Amino acid sequence: MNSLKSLSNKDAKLVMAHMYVAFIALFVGATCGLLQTLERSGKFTLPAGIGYYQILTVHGVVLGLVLTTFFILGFMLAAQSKTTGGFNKTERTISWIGFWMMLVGTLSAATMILLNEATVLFTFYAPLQAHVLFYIGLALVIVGTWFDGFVMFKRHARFKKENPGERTPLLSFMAVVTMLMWQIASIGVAITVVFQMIPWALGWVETIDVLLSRTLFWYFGHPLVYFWLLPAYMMWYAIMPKIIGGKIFSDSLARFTFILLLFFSIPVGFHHQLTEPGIDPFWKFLQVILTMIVVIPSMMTAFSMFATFESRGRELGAKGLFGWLKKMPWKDARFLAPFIGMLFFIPGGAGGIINASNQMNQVVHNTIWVTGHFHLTVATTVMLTFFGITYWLVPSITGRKYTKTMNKLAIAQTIFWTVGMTIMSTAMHWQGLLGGPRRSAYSEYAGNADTAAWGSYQIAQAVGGSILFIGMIIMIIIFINLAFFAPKGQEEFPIAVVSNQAEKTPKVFENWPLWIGITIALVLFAYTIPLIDIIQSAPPGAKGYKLW
Ligand code: HAS
Repeated sequence: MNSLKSLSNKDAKLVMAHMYVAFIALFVGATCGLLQTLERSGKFTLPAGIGYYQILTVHGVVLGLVLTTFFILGFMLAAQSKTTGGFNKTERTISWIGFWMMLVGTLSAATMILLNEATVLFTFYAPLQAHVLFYIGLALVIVGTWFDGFVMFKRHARFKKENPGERTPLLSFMAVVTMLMWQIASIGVAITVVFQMIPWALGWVETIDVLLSRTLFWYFGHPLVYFWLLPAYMMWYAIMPKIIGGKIFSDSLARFTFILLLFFSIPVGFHHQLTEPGIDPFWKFLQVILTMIVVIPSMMTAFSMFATFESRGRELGAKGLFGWLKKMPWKDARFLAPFIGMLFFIPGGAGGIINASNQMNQVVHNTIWVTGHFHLTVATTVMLTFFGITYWLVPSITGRKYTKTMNKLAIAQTIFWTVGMTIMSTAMHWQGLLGGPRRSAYSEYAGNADTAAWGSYQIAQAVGGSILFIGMIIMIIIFINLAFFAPKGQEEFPIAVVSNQAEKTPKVFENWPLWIGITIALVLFAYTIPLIDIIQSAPPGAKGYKLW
């Protein structure tokens, strides 16, 4: 152990390897994002025959799948190493194998996209057909993540064995729930990629069952968004209180929230397929109800955050309903960035509830409203929280200092991100309500009058996208500084303790067979009959198309 670092050298190296990939992905993906908004404004054409849909695929895959996955795994490994006492040699080796599989898979998929052999967007919907190496790359990434998940389960179990009767660390518990949800959900996408897409791309079978593959994708696709959100919740529940000088409001409430998210994140994929034919409306209705239930743990999180802020504010002498706002450390970017992320989750979450409401979904589905929704949720709530994590995590494990200059830069980065995203995402929501499509390059639809109203919104998106690009460059500068150039020193890995007013955490939270059993029962309940139906009543399969 290096005395300046908060993790052992070997664990720190493992975590940083994940972080390097994540921040390279941020640079590549966000640069494509800028190009997209410029092209969609109608005032700029991509040079050298580069296709809009090609860079849209790079943007979605690299940010939505690569940046998030590497950052999340790196962060959760760090949190677990810190709170459980570090990994042993076997655990580290398994994690490194997973890391290399994910990296090789990423490079394989990225190469195919750059060669214009896989312009199928991040949802890679059939019947658009990519090169087989794209699908093999994705399969490697998924299997690689399972290795890391296994390491987290193993380390958690080892902690329990080494510390009988002791409450397991909250962050380790949360990492286990997140990975359990991920392993159960990613089986769906693994099945469609390995058993449907790879044989089809190799020409072993001529056609693919499109509805089945989309259903398997969305069985995974919705929990995917919670795979992004849960690590942000880990920060909000267990780290944010320490940053503001307070305590965790309730350990039990935090664990219960995560268990509810495990139950209800998966059996809800049909809310992405509400307009899709071939699925019995009863099962769509049922999954919409389950979607409304998955909102509850997020409302519990909002309650818990208010309680945390207010308790700390009152300790510092705050009065009135919102007096606590004045007592928060606004000049500390480790607080400011995630806090703004929370604030954006209020409209982001409300937008999600609109999307999930069957009738309103008919209005917004496949419009750029949905793009606005996920730029509020994943690109703001989650990303600003991840940036906030970076400010302390990277220096604390590289043995460097988070200097005042970097903090000032981080505040500027938060402001750029907030302003850019407000402009871009508001314009996306409005244009969506006017019928502006998503997943579409600039088009005037042969001069159709409806499109005239879209112009100013598309320009606004380009303005927002340009401001965000500056924010991304600032973030990369901060990351490079914290990883390589900041002065040597010791930086805190902030982990909060539980308030002494909180109730004792019941032992039942560690009853994993019970939680896994309920999760699987809910999945079987929501999916068995519709899946049988989809397979039995399958229309003729589709051959592959390359429309780019
Ligand atoms: Fe979503 C589409 C429904 C949450 C991401 N979503 C997407 C897509 C993405 C995405 C990427 O039902 C597009 C996929 C594609 O390419 O097609 N979404 C929901 C619902 C929620 C939700 C019900 N989504 C998220 C999160 C995401 C995300 C989180 C990423 C991280 N979404 C949908 C639906 C679609 C969809 C449909 C399909 C649309 C279509 O037709 O294609 C819920 O989980 C939201 C619950 C959240 C809340 C907010 C709680 C607020 C909190 C903050 C508290 C603030 C504090 C600060 C404490 C109810 C916790 C206060 C301070 C003060 C000063 C006030």
